[in-house]
Amino acid sequence: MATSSSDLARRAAGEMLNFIDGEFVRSADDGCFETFDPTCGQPYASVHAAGEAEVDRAVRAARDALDGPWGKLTVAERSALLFKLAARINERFEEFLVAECLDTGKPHALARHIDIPRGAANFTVFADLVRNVPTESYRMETPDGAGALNYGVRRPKGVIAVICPWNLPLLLMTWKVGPALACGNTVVVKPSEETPATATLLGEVMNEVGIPPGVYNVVNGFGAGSTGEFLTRHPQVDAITFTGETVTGTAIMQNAAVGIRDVSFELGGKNAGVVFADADFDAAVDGISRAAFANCGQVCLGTERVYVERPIFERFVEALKARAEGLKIGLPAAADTGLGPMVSSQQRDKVLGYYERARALGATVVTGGGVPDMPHEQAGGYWIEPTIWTGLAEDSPIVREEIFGPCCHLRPFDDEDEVVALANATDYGLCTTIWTQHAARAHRVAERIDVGITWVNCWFLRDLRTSFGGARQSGIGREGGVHSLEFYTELRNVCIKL
Ligand code: NAD
Ligand code: 6OD
Repeated sequence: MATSSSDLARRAAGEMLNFIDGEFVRSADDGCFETFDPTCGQPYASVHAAGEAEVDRAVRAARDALDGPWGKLTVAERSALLFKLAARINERFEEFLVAECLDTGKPHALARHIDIPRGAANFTVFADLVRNVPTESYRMETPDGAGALNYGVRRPKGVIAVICPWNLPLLLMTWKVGPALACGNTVVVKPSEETPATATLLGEVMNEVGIPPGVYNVVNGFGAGSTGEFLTRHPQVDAITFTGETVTGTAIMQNAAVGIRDVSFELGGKNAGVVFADADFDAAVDGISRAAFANCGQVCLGTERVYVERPIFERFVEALKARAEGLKIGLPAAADTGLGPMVSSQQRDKVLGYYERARALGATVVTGGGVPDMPHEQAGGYWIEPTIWTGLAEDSPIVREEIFGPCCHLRPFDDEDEVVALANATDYGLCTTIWTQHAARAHRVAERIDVGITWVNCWFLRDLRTSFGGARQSGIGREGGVHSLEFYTELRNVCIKL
């Protein structure tokens, strides 16, 4: 059942609806689930789940929009609408910020600096790019001497299912929706059940700027046996782009196999940071500290394994410890908050489980390892201490498995060969950070570590024109710049006999 009242008013009343064909839609059977404020553990909104019928309606709306007004726009018209959309996100910046931080518990300062600006930039960058894509063309010779001309034509792939995680909800969703729409596709988004707020708010903004109904749809709910599975199994979905756990990617890929649908996967990681003794010491401590603890460690690009060249190992451990202990744990809106809570009680309990295992395995707990004391009103929140370990074997689960919490293990190394072998001893291959002032060494080591993304003397510095994605079990395919255009379009060749 559709409703036309303001989404703002509904959100104030604690309800979040699906967004289908340009309308906010209640669950047909009023099947709702609660979403929680991670700072106190209390439910703050009731989310209307999309069952099979709503998912089907959303996919059909997306298909109709492809054949309707959206499909008839020129590239320039589409691009202009996406610029308007980005401008409107910026006008409503504070609303997006508050919604994102309420859902995730992340510090306002972080969302202000990264999540919300990227929510807008993900549209402008690709709206700009699609206006400037070169077309490949080959003149060929033929026996009659007249020749033939081949040229490529890019067409939208169709209806794209976008399945998102909870750690950077707006950033990661728009990272896929931006290029998908810029290329002329339509989308059905399934936000994480933990963080539906900014995807819902974006529906309102789509209507405000005149994106035609059906181009952007949001269906809320869970994964296996629920909304996510209904969506990825739907035969009218042409391609699936997914960010989340490797094990979820495996399940989605099985559904995608039916009908031979294309997939783009950004999955888990167990990323290594490599610090050489010649690094700018303070910059390395700062970078590793951010890579380990930012967003309460809930960043796929984070560093949970840190290898430090032996001459500076002890000093580095002490400096990182001081950084961890200096992080102010607190509420999102406080200006001095460096670390918010984790997103959910399940995630917090999972990470605390690793904290216990580390202790049982004989780790040296350099700092943290538990739950901080918080004021009474926040006692039910999902708080956790930033934690540093040393002394564990490389084959321990703490060093092998993705924890996705504010923690890291440090180990000394003696030479390049050793550290390359250590960094590569994982099934994952998302990213690495290398800290050195020796340019040739940076090149050498970067070429030998088997990952999709290498940062040297920086972390999470993003140029959206560059390729982004993981090697091995960290993903399939690359997005970013022209690589996104590859995934979100079908390239056809036209051969004209002259
Ligand atoms: P998750 O895989 O549990 O869930 C992600 C999304 O998939 C959610 O919307 C969920 O409802 C849905 N889902 C779950 N099972 C499904 C199924 N069978 N069919 C369809 N949809 C299903 O991941 P998460 O816990 O939300 O996010 C954390 C994980 O995401 C970590 O492993 C992290 O490394 C990874 N991640 C990777 C990147 C990257 O760029 N490589 C970025 C962010 C997060
Ligand atoms: O910056 C990006 O485009 C991106 N996909 C970041 C992923 C972060 C993982 O948590």
